[in-house]
Amino acid sequence: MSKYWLPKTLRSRRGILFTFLTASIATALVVGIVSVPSLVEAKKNKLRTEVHPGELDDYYGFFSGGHSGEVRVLGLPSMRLLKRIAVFNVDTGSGWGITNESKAMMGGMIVGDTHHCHGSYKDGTYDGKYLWVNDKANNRLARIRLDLMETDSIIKIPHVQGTHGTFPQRYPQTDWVVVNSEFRTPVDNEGKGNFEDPSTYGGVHTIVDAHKMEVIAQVIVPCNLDLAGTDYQGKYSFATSYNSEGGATISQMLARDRDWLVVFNWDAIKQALKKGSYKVVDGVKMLDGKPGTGLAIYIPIPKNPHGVNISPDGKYAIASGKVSPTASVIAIDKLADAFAGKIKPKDCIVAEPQIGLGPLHTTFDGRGNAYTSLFIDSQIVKWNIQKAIDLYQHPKEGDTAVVDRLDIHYQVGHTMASMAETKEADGKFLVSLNKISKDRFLNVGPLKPENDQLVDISGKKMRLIEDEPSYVEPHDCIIVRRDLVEPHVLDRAVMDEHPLAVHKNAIERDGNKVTVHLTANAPVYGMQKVEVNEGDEVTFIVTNHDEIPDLSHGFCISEYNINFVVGPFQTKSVTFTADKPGMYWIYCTNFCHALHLEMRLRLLVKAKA
Ligand code: CUK
Ligand code: CUA
Ligand code: CA
Repeated sequence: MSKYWLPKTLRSRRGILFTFLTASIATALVVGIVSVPSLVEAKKNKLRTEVHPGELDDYYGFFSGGHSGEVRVLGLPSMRLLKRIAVFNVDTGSGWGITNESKAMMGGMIVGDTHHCHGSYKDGTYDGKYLWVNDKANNRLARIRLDLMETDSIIKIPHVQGTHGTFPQRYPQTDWVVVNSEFRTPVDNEGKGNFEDPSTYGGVHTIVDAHKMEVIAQVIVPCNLDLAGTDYQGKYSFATSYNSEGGATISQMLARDRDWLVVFNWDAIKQALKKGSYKVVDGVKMLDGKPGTGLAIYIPIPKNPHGVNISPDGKYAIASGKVSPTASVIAIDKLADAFAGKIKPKDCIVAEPQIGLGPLHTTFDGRGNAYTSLFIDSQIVKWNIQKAIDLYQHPKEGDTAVVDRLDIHYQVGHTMASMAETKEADGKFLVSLNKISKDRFLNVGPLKPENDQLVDISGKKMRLIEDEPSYVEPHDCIIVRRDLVEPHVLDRAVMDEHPLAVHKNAIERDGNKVTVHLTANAPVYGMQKVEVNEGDEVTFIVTNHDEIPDLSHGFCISEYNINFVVGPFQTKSVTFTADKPGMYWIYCTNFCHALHLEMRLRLLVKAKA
């Protein structure tokens, strides 16, 4: 991918700016404009949170978009919305779901429910190449190219419903992505036989090849699988299960006092695949992961656990039960003994501190503290992991691992700190993704914004900085240092390598199939007029020949319900039936030039005799 990158000389502008800033602060200090105490104070609990006009943010935030089906890119700390990446939804701004290329990926579906987006890793931190996101509605997994911030692949996860927790391998690099099915379903779901009986249903842990975007295998377990995580050694993946009961109603799912954290052993899975210990269902290798098979162990976790997150030092997995006021700390270095049968799965639990009501998700500051979202208490609770472990071994009356509590507004689902899902967790900012936020913003009707609150966690006490309204419904996010993501400027190679790229304007006819090869180069399309017959199946292939990095052209056919955008050097296509005779203006929808309004051509559809 390196050949698409900007030359170093252009990229170093940020470096030059930084040097300039450092130098000016030094000068300011000498002449007394910036006082030393203010700099010291800044070191305490007052992070830079304002981003002034012309300045750039320090972090990219990638937020899932819930049932909007998209992914959003925000800048932090400003929390400004920078981009909406269409994934499982139709977006007329970009033409996602309208072009042939995107429609082929979407497989005829226009509904999606994105919950968890996570980046690709190298050696425990982000490599800035890809982002994966789940679709809980239609059971798909999408990959987004971070260099273009566009969806690049969508695959169907077979045999499952409620595709939920999704996590890439963190070490040594992302070769696998695991995806959990939150709902238990019949594996052969054809409406035949005993499909009414829930005891025959299974949960599925799907392993996807991160490079080829193909399902490698599926591990079937008796329980449901909710959130997902992976370790920092490339050995295990984790899944919470709140329905260990195998129930089909809410009361059945709440029957037991403890459910499970299921840990999958990747070496054991690889060996089972090698030995052929699987059955093939619809071309997919399906392994049996029930207790006793050695592929997974089941650690008992208090009632109906939801989140599982791995501490940035790689030592602990932390899971919490929605209906228990506790978080369970699992020592990852004990898992090998549990798999070997030397200790019981429950002996991997090294702490279970009481932290508050409705604990869901946990994030980290890289300084040994955990921050757990409390849905019922509407709080973020900060607690010290080592202290919790010490108190579990030697309880002390009245002592607690809790360090601080912050009221948020109001019900919090996920919470995520800057770089917290990497070994480079930097403990600066935390986002609390709140729901049901009632009165925090002007009333805009029943579907009100959610409230993503920004919190400064650089000091001992948490400090609420900002409310940020968001459209339905970010569940989760990751916060990535900006130097780890460098979107590319497309260059001519993109055009040269595209099999459909248009170099010469032409109209080809094959029976009633018409292919129009069209260039766009501000402020003109390569042809001023295209003539077809009523009933023709028409394909327009459009290549943008402009070289300026932000010079995108639109392609809208009046009355034909078609609009998409094509970026510099990109090629996109669309196919439709010319079923409306007459003259229709095709025009550029994306402002590109002083003569943008003149950038149009005529589509002449000749009526059948
Ligand atoms: S789930 Cu939404 S608050 Cu899908 Cu990650 Cu926990
Ligand atoms: Cu091209 Cu506007
Ligand atoms: Ca349960």
